[in-house]
Amino acid sequence: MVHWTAEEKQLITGLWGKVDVATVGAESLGGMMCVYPWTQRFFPDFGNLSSPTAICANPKVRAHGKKVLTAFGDAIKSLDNIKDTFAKLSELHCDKLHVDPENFKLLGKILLLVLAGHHGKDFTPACHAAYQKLVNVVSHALARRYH
Ligand code: HNI
Repeated sequence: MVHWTAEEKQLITGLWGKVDVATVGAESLGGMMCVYPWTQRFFPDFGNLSSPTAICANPKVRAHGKKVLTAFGDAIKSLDNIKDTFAKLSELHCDKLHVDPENFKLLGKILLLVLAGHHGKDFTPACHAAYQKLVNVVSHALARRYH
């Protein structure tokens, strides 16, 4: 099981209190689709994804990005229980959507960049490391059905 130090927990929850979930969620999901365009194929019903401008303005991307980041917030609410929190979502992504787990890592990378962009000085190296650990744990929990 993953162990979180008191400092890691503090760094994660402290920054999370300042995160604008809708904005960071939209930019992270949209960013993933721009930087790794092959990830767009999982979203055939999302309409216009033809350019970065279209992706950023797309209301479905924005709404779905918020949903994804809200799920990250759920993970943060119970850091010691991430596996259980993501059990159902793992079934959905693995069994139904067939998302290659490599993509969870790609989204995690973009999320870290977006957080760094919005939170500058607050996103210290220690905070970055704690969030890197969090995205690894979330990716692993989401991919659990494949293991
Ligand atoms: Ni993901 C649906 C959370 C990564 C493709 N995803 C969801 C939902 C949540 C969610 C929450 C909504 C479930 C529901 O409606 O019951 N997704 C997460 C989280 C990550 C993640 C926390 C973190 C790494 N998802 C990804 C990635 C892809 C992805 C990397 C593809 C590249 N997700 C999907 C698709 C759906 C989805 C596709 C269904 C979308 C739809 O049509 O509603």
